[in-house]
Amino acid sequence: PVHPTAARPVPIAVQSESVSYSDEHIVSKFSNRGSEAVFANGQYSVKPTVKPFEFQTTRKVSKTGLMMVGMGGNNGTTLSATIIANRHGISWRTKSGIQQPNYIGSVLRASTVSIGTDPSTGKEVYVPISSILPMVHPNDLVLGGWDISGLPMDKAMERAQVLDWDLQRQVAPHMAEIGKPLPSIYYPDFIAANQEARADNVVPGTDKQVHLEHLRADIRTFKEKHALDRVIVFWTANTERYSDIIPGVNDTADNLLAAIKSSHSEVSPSTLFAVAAILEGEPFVNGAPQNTFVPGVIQLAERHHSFIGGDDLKSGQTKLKSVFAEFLVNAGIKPLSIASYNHLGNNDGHNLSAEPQFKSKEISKSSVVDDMVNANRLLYKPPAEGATGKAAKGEHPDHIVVIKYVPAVGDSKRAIDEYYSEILMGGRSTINIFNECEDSLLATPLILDLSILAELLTRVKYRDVSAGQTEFKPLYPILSLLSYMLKAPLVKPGTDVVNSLSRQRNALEAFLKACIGLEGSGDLLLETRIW
Ligand code: NAI
Ligand code: DG6
Repeated sequence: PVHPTAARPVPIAVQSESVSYSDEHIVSKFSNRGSEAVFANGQYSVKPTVKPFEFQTTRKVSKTGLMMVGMGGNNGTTLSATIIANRHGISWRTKSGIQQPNYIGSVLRASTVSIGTDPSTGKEVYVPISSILPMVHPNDLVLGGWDISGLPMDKAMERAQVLDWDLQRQVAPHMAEIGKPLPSIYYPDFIAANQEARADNVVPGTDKQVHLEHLRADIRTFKEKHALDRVIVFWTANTERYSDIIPGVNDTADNLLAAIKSSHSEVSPSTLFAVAAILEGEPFVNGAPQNTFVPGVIQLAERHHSFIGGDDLKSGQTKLKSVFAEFLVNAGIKPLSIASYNHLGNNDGHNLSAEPQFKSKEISKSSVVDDMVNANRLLYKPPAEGATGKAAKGEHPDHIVVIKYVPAVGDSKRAIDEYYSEILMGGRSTINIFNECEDSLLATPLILDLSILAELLTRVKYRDVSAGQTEFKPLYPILSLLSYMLKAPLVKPGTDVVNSLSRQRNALEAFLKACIGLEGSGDLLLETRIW
């Protein structure tokens, strides 16, 4: 078999009445099965439900550009060099031997799903997830973007100190061809003061309306120059402080647009980028934790049917937490406290050493166990009726997050987690986890997955058959299907956030399969349990 990360995916043809193929589209019928559970008269009354839907996926993959905000940083340069190395088949010498380029860590390029059993062997057949529907190959992404630091990409890669020198040496000429990032928007108040020395490549002036038009023109020019169908705008720039949510300023789409016109001080650079992308009809993904998506941005995205996703890449410690905390709670074990420490020495760590920027990261890293705790009121007492403030959450494990800047360790982040839990008959269990690796090598594949999925989801439309809809329409603008890669997933207002990694993956897999008329992961395996 060909290694899935190297192969162009093998197409899948589903033979079923519930799916039809034309040159342009794949159209599938899908029964959304659930149940309604109502508590009345001392019991739950549960009624199974089935709602028919249809999905229509455009088969032609868009020629896609990825415009990274902060492209000269560790993530941006590592991603660019990784794509270049894969595209040109550049291998390099390490102290352990020759290393081939790959996309390990990308769910789409390096993980598989079962599409059924082979009747001749009874064994499950696994394919790369990227085989399910036509998707952009990362090698084909056209790269561009902005940075407040004007260092050309080859030099910026060197500054990042992430990749082996023999690789850097070989990709440097290609990186130099990408050149210098576009000048960006710099409002010093939003990132740490220690970043000021980097800011030598900024769009002049303080007029935010002019800045917005500038960014929109950058997106349009990039799209035209490379004859692209789609541009994903991706925030992988420094973590900003939270913006204050101020009624009349950023609480509605109109107020936000007016606040940009009047250059209001609470409009952050990331919000400005999001607004630019939305107005250009291009997806915007926030890979950092700040509240870029103030209510006005969400309303604007709804108004323009433009896609957004965020927040904050779930790359290491938090990803493990979204597995481990769920494992404990679902095993009927009660975490009493989770203490998470990390230290790192890259520029991200430097920026996060300032309190307001740390706060943004603390919030996104802390919310990840909420849904698991809420789902088990056997272990955790529910909130008292009418409880407000902290008490409104009900009983919860103590959860602390500490981040320290230790320059010596560079991009190689160390994360230490202690899970202290109650077990049977008042016993206690302490589990410690130590995790060390290059942060940007975990983040890069997530940026690729998010961008590729965002492009795909612009091509999927749906029709609610029971509601009598005859036209296919685009998905809701907040792409919560991206949650797997995100620490604090943004979801449709009024709906629940799912943090559990396995549930997030199941949702993604089920959705992709629904688009080709297949059922989601069938772990029931009934045939293995009956005579
Ligand atoms: P970095 O500090 O190396 O790169 C950020 C880049 O953004 C810098 O080159 C900086 O000059 C630039 N920048 C700052 N403000 C800008 C603006 N307004 N416009 C354009 N460029 C601007 O950081 P790194 O390691 O690449 O991380 C990027 C972001 O991703 C950070 O916010 C980080 O918290 C977040 N993140 C990183 C993860 C990782 O594992 N590396 C995981 C989760 C999130
Ligand atoms: C230190 O916490 C720096 C951060 O940018 C993280 O490395 C990054 O957010 C990844 O977080 P996690 O919790 O998924 O490892």
